[in-house]
Amino acid sequence: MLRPGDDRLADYGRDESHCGRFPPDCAVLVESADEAALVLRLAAEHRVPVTPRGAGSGMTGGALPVRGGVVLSTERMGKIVDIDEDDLVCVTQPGVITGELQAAVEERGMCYPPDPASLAFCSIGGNVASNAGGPRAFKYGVTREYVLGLDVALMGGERLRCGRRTSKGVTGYDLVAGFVGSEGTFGVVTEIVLKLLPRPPAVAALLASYPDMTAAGAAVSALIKRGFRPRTLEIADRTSLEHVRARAPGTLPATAGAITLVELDGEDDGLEAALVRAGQICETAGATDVRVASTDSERRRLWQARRVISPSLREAHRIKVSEDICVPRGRILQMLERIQALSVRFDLLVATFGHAGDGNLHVNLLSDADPDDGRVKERIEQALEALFRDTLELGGTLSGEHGIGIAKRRFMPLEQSEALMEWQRTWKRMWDPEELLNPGKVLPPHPRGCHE
Ligand code: 2HG
Ligand code: ZN
Repeated sequence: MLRPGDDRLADYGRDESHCGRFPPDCAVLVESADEAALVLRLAAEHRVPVTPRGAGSGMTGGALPVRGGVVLSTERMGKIVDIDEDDLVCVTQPGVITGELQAAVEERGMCYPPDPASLAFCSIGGNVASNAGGPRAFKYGVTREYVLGLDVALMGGERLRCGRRTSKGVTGYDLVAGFVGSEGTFGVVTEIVLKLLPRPPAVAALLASYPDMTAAGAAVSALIKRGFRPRTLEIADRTSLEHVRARAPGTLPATAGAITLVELDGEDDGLEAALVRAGQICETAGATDVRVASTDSERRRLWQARRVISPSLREAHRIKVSEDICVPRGRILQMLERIQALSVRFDLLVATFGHAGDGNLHVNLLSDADPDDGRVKERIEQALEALFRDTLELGGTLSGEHGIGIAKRRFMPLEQSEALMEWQRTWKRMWDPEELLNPGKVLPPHPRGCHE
């Protein structure tokens, strides 16, 4: 336990978001489900806020203890309990690093597909709390699709096991689906049963360069229309690529106006031919260069470069406000145009990249101004609201994968009706009547102020 006055507490008051620093009064690094339940029992008894935390890689402030109190960290619950080839199931504690879990199951000939870009340092418990996505969501879906069962410690100290170990199951209401993505506001996940898939025998990728995002976006739409089902269909614009150059020189063509990174998997037979066809579709849409990465090391280098886009933007700019809007697939081109127009209208440097196949775009508003400068803050706030309004107008949603946390909760009423949010508040009160578990997250206060 880190007690008041411990310097290390500062680390438990920040994450990967732009939301600021909120050092807790103390942090408890639990080592078992019983310890987690004990913390939640004592917190309820003494009416102290508790903020669950995985690896602190969240991008919306979901793990920040905004009301002080206790941070309950699951980082020490780092054991993979079981990997079962017969059942195609893995049972794990929440503190396991996602990339390590993937490597462990791949070694045994299986695959856990969800691959958030932060997989080298995010934890599976945090992925469950935020229903994390990633590039492979295009073919394989997001975390929720893989969570079969959960052990959860509830506010007050009760422990609950829900879900199953079988690949199908419709017994009772689906509480597992509710806990996944609840951003640590319903309970603390202490054990997870995950569905696995057989590892695909062959994987190959291609990187196509374009003069601009319009051509890259057109390639994404054309690939989808032609029935391609790559496991990833990523896009990145010129600003994103320029930032990668310093961190991973020579990997992504820094002079391109935009790229798409397309990765296919499946049987050996036919994969190469499919890759050639995908490359041709990209060329027809305007690609000026298509490179194939057929060896594992070539592919790894490409992905390393893709995954450093976000950290390189953060390192290079004093302000990086990252969004993860999602629009219907057919609206990607229109959304890209609107982002371009916003950048001009608000005079902000914008880097856009992400999971274009899913319509899920990371729009990063960047500035080197003083982060405390009120006028800059105001401009960013206005640009954000305009971005969300455009997204919603095109039939999209505020968050495709990072969640709401504290970063976006003030914008929730743009998308959801007061009645819908009130039902969600009712649901939250069922698990946490005193609003002590991860308070101040996801839902904005009731307009009449009766629940805050
Ligand atoms: C990614 O896909 C992450 O790289 C981070 O979701 C996105 O920094 C970002 O905007
Ligand atoms: Zn992402």
